[in-house]
Amino acid sequence: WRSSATCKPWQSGRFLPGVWERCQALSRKGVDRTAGQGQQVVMQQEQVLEDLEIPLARREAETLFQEQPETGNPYLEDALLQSYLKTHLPPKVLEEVNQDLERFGNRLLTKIKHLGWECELNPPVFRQYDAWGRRVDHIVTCSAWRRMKEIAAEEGLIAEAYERRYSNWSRLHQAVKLYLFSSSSGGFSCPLAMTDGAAKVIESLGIPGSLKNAFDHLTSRDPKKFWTSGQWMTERRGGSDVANGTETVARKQPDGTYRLYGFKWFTSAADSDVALTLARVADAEGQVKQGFSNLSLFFLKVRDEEGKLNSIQVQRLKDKLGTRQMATAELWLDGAKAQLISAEGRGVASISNMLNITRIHNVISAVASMRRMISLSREYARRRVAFGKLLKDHPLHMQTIARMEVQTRGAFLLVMDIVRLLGLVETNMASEQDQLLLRLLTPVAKLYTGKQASAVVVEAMESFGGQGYMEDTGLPVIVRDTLVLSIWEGTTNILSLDVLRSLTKSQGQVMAVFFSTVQKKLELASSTAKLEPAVKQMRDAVSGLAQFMQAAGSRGAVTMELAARDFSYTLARIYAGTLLIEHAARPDASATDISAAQRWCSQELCPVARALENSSYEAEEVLMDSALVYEGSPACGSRL
Ligand code: UCC
Repeated sequence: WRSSATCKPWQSGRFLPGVWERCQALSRKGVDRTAGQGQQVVMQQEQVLEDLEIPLARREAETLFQEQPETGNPYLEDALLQSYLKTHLPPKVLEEVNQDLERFGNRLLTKIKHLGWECELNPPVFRQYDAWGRRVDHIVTCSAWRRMKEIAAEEGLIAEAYERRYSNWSRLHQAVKLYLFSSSSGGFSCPLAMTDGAAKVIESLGIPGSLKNAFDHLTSRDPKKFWTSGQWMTERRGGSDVANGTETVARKQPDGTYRLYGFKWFTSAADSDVALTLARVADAEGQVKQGFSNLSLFFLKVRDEEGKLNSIQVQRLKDKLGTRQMATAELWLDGAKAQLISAEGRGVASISNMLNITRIHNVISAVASMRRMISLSREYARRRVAFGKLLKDHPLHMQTIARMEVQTRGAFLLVMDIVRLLGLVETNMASEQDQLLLRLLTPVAKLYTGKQASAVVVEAMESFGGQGYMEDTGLPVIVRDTLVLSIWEGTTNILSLDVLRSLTKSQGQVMAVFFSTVQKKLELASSTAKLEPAVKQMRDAVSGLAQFMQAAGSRGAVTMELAARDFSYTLARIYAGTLLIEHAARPDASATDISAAQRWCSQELCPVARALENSSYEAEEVLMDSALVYEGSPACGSRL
């Protein structure tokens, strides 16, 4: 608060008579003021001093302004990213990728970041009618948002993954670009996630002739040709329970296409060119079976050649906490023309190809948010003086940022490993084990990094003190946009159940691969003396997990459901920790690599073992959970 410093009744050790009293009087008038009032008071106080001809050093007042943290090229400032690429990419690929990323990092810094901020300042607007009362349902986006679409094409942010010029490493190259892009993208990462997912679904169908044109558009590098896709899964009764809650009906037309009728409750990036969506096919009598998982997957264009909506009405835009740069809408499908692209009744299984990709994008964005906040926080700590020294010289402050850094490093290696596996699968170089591991790790990483990111960005915001809470610093935007990451694309619990689904579907094989992969990596690292304590902690955790698996196997389904979250957290902590150990066991590993691995392994690695020991997963706990939650609620008949 400036006034306390400006209003110094003593100057150069001399007490100035009369000034103290006048300053006090001004302060009493408004200590808790708005910024405008505060400024007025400060000006009045300065006037007092000038009146008294006191040579207040302007410089002294100015040092009270906070210096804005400036970050540079995000690629060049990301030491872990660079060392990861150096370790894993073949030399020729590394050389080209490195050049591309350095160039892209500069473009992000000098151009794209500013466009991202413009997107935040100019969110989409819904115009339902034109000036003459004609219904137009126009979602008006800003020029920066449209420019983002062009940039995404120019940079090959989708194309890179499908052209495969670096074979199995193309997916990793794309993921790294998306990671760097995410925090500057002004929310454009979202349509890109769904576009990637749609391309993936089409590719997994073998790019049938009827979808070839769409695939070419979705994976184009030509800004004039590039399309984005939506993913319309959520309905009013739907939410997570897609299978039971989808009401949209598909009626077959004589030409073999379908017309869709229904209400899509939450359609992100509603300005996209095309969408994948689910509906129930009506039989010859026009009847549909509700409440069963007999959904089918459809592809549709949002507008026709003339730009008219495809029998779709926009009900309204959603008023969201964050991701406000991006238009999320409620849509009525009133006979939208669509193409059936899955086998009838296999809609959920087919769209899960898309979901797994958008979930990986979610992980990328989570890690990117953490990285961005830490970059800003560490820069700020180099500039901000408090209690007589820079924040970076306060050990407790540094400890706080270092803890966030360790979390971010684990999450980063986790996402890199997932896209490495995805690259292998997409180029037919993956073993069956790789495929199983990818299936297991995708929901694990999505749920874990969503939670980590929320915690880290809030903690990082705090590291700016009150400034972190100020809108125009841009920090609250990052926080808001990060909070959605644990919600969309499946909440933490839904994803935990998906982890269990992967166990059931593979008859436990995913866990066999998980254990053998972790053990192999630990074995290789065990000769590094400095990593001994970390390896030991990890081995203990692995054996705790194995014991849990054995115990849970002999109990009812309720045990596994109650344990699902802790179990998923355990998998995430063990796997990310193992990757940190592996990274720290490289011959050219740094002291910080070793420390990150040690610190990660000092946290509770196997929460599921302790909870089992505490009988937290017994059936009677279900009743106690309800009793705890509803005590005092009208639901259990007691008065408040
Ligand atoms: O759309 C949204 C917002 C868009 C914004 C996107 C931006 C992303 C940005 C990221 C970065 C900025 S949010 C909507 C998100 N909605 C969801 O995520 C839905 C959440 N609910 C689920 O995931 C549920 O668990 C369901 C829908 C999958 C449950 O459906 P079912 O029908 O009850 O599931 P079943 O019967 O267990 O599975 C049906 C089939 C099975 O295969 P088969 O029939 O062969 O046994 C499953 O194994 O689907 C298969 N399956 C999967 N396969 C289900 N999930 C998966 C999976 N993840 N991977 C592979």
